[in-house]
Amino acid sequence: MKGQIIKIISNLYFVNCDNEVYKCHSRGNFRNKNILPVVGDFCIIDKKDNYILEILPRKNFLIRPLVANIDQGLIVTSLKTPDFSENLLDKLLLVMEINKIKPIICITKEDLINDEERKKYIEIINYYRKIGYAVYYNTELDKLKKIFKDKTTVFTGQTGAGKSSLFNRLDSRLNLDVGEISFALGRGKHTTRCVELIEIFNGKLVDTPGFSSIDLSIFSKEEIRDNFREFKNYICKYSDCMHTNELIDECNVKKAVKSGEILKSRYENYLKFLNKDKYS
Ligand SMILES: Nc1nc2c(ncn2[C@@H]2O[C@H](COP(=O)(O)OP(=O)(O)O)[C@@H](O)[C@H]2O)c(=O)[nH]1
Ligand SMILES: [Mg+2]
Ligand SMILES: [Zn+2]
Repeated sequence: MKGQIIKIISNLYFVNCDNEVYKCHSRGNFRNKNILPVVGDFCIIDKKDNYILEILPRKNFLIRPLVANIDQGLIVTSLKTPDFSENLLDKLLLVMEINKIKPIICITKEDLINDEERKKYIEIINYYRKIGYAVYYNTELDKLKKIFKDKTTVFTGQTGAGKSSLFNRLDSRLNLDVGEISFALGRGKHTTRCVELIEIFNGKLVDTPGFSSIDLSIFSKEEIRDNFREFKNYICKYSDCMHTNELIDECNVKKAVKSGEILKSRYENYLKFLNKDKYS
């Protein structure tokens, strides 16, 4: 019988099969094969003996939190306090694309900006929509409730962006600990929590924020290029064009940046990320 691991407590695996939870043990042969089951893994269980028989191939895998088979990532991003950051947004979009996680953007604190700022942000938001990303405002609760169905979702966003407030308003029964991953300094103490998949509007939510630190240096330049999705709409003279030092006449991406068809900040962030810009 097929199921998904939703929680692990020491060597006990909580496997959800058709909305029933089985507490299973795993057979030793996983360890021999170097497979360590993690939350999010789809598996075949023997529900008579409560054993995991097999871990099915993973679609993707995150280290922090340690979780597999994420379908989508909700990026909670505020326009004010903290200020909107195109850099962080583009970085999160890139990392999710590389990991085959569908990004969904949720804008918060639209009520805190003035008309001039609103004009600017509407243009930026429309650009992200144009290139194919779903963008919602945190006021659109009914629309947001629909995104979770049949999916495993991870969420992310800066401290203060409005993640806790959003989940509380989506479902006040969601007793979600959306505190940031924190490391208490001194005496080597640090807080580690067990990750868990929780029910949310007929889907699953990873209960811990993902992507707390992003290191782009593990990705190749080609991977970074190929995961700026709008670049794929342009064919350059050379098929291996990096859209960097090539002549503008030979690079349709650079032309599109110049004409304003590609958002300038997207291209600038692309150049930064290529240079293994880890922290900005
Ligand atoms: N004005 C305004 N404040 C918000 C909004 N969303 C969240 N906040 C406030 O922003 C602060 C941080 O929100 P919180 O949900 O704790 O952020 P988190 O750190 O991402 O979990 C709180 O004081 C919230 O009340 C919003 O859409 N508009
Ligand atoms: Mg919070
Ligand atoms: Zn090019």
